[in-house]
Amino acid sequence: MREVLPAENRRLNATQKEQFLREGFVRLDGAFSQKIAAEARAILWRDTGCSPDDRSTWVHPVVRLGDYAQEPFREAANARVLHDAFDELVGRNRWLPRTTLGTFPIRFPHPDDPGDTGWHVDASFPPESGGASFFEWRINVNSRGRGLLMLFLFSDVGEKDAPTRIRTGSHLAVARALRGKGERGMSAMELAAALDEVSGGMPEALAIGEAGTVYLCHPFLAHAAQPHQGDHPRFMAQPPLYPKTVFDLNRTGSEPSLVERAIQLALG
Ligand SMILES: O=C(O)CCC(=O)C(=O)O
Repeated sequence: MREVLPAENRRLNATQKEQFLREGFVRLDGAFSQKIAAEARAILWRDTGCSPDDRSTWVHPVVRLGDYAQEPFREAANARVLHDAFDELVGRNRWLPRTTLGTFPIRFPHPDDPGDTGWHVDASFPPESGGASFFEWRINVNSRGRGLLMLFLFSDVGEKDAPTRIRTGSHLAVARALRGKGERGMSAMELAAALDEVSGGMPEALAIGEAGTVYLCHPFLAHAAQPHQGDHPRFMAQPPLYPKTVFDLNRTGSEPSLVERAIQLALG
């Protein structure tokens, strides 16, 4: 059974650190308050152009919004328990605080396929040619440009409410796939095409939980959206945590962060 970290317990314990290393993520319940989540939802609902009380206005399976910097978003991003966990996972003084939460793919109960449910790893740096689409952005074995993938739940998310699917342990397989690809690494598209071969069949977990739950994931974790089969729209942000420094896979002793240690573990 996966252990859940209560917000008042500021530090990840040994079991949770081991989970992050082996499974690629840790779940923090109550990382931010339900009040903050409700305030953020009110802002987001307004911008969806839909009404929470009128299902006839829910005309799309997914509506993407972003990048919000209002107080509830900033407060959620900077909860103390998260900052403490960032220190453990990415390293003290090695990450940049967020002022926004990136894009919100808001998922509605809807008969149409949303068309964006493929397995992927979020890319982290642009190609040398620059100005490319997200699919041409790249990922390398040092995770240049990305410290974590984070999933912030702003509504209660049950199994039918389009929880993000996570391939448990896929970060290790992805690290191995990136080995030998050098500084250029792979594009998001190339990696997505290889994902079934390297991580297909791995056990799946679902990013469920109450509003206020945050999943902190290794940047190499394979994940996928899914259609909404429940009753209440799902509000979730999925921002990266940006590193302040470059990850160093040659660190030894107590120096490597958990993100670095997971990559070292994968590469042996
Ligand atoms: O909506 C989700 O559950 C995940 C979306 C996602 O991974 C993405 O848009 O990159």
